Amino acid sequence: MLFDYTPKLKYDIIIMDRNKELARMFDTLADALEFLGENPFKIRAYRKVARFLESFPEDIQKFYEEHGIEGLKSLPGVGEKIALKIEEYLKTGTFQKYEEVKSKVPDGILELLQIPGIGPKTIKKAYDELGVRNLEDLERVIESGELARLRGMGPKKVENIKKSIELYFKMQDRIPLGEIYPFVESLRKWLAESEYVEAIEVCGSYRRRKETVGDIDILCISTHGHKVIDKFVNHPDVTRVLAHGDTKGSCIFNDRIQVDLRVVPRESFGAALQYFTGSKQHNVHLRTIAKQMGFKISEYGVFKDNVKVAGEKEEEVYGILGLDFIPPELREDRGEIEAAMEHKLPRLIERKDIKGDLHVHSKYSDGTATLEELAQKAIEMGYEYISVCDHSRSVKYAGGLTIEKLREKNREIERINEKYGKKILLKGAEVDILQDGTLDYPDEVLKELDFVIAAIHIWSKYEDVTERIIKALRNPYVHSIAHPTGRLIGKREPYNVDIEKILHVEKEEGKFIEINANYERLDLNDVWSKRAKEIGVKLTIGTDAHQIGQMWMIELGVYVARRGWLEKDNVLNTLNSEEILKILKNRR
Ligand code: DGT
Ligand code: CA
Ligand code: CA
Repeated sequence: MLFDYTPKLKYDIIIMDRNKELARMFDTLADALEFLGENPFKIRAYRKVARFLESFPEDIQKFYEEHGIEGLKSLPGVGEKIALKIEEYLKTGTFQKYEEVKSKVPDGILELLQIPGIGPKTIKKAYDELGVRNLEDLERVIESGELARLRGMGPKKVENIKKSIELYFKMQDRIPLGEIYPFVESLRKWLAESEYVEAIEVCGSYRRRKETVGDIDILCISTHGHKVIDKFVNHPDVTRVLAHGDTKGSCIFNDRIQVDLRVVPRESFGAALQYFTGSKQHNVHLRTIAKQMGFKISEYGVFKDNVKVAGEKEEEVYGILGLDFIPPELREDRGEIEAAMEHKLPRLIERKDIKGDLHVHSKYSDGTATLEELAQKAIEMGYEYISVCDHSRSVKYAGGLTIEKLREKNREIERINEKYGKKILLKGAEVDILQDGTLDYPDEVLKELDFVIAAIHIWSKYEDVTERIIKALRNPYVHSIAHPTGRLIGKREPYNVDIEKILHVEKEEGKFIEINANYERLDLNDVWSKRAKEIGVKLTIGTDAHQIGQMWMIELGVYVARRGWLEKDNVLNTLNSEEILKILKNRR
């Protein structure tokens, strides 16, 4: 799923949701048909249109209004019949074929079909041979060993199914931060427009920039609580109101996420902000320390002998205990309280420290932007450079470049750089690490590039890719490793890889490692980023953007870095153009 983030556009999350909902319906339809054992061509066609809708950057409704049914038919993978289904959905909210097929499959099976990592064939087998009709049944036949005894199953396959179920439970109510971020920012601005709101802050896991959020907690100062809560519960995206009081409102937005809004008086805003930002473990630890010092902290303020000594400003809550202010991203009880006492907190990297994006795709491979557009975007974002890393030749499904094509692209980059009078575009490549650990381009080609980021895109389930990556790191022309664990948040577990070992080789070879800032990846994550810093390995942050509208996600990469205690110096692309080019050259 991809989307454009334009702060001026207020309700981009709905746009995204409509495309997404329709994609989900086509997927469900395909799953159900596969379960029913129907025509594989149709199934493939439905899946194809689902994939297309997920990445379609325009609102399908608007597109239809402008271009009609003929426009729909001109979209890739959309023929007459599918176009009619889309039209029906846009007019009625559903389509007959979907309802019809869905009604033939038990609800419990439909839920099973939605779990990433468990395929319709497995479910059908379990249904036919063991009478499995829902998740509970499936868990039962896993436990009893019956599933593993079915032909073609085996313990390894069942182990994977078990893992998929665990991941499904873990993720069920959590949303990736980057998916909800544009919506929350627009909601915050919309609330702040109220004349009754004096100050507003989103707290909870969102403020800590955790990679997934459960619900959204908003706090504001107002002397007219009910007016603010009235506005809140009447937001056009509210699909259910759970609470509607004078100081607290709670709503479900878009059937997807719960948002709680609390109104507090100015004098306790800081204490409430501290309390509702969490994390819970951080707060518990902080309260224990406060108690030892004779203070009592609550969401209303800090008290000594029942006298309020702080509460309006969040800094005071920490300050009165002799602690430095702890940035929200660090509040996970991972040593930040001790560091704040000893005045040894890191000076966290900031968004403005980033001088360029090191991982962006262009039209040359599977991206949508031309090189000229990327250069323009670099200027617009205040970047000194963008490293254009298209896929390498063996990744055919992603439009990997042949050597000739890569050289042609390099020549275009040179022309553009000449025009701009500086190296605004770096000659990059996201080069595949092949099965045997060699790279997808020969050294004499890699040598011509400014920045080489090596990546694993193809692996088998039980393979350990550690040695493959280590071998790539030993290649003198490789600078960094892209999305080092391969996980997709809530969708796919990491491949088998020993990151600790890789980080030590990185250190030895003087190489870098990526924080991939794509909202589904955030890979390395915060914990591994912190470990990289401890070992002494610098990181590169790149968005892996395939469209210009995704380049804002660099922010998400910076949040991972901040949660990983990183300072400016720990991240390579805080260096200016001249410095970074020198280092990239010298590391060979
Ligand atoms: P989430 O929503 O699951 O992503 O995570 P949070 O951290 O936003 O948690 P949430 O929404 O349950 O609560 C918001 C904040 O309120 C939390 O970060 C800290 C505070 N809080 C909630 N429950 C407790 C509690 O039992 N004790 C303490 N000390 N603080 C709590
Ligand atoms: Ca929350
Ligand atoms: Ca909450």
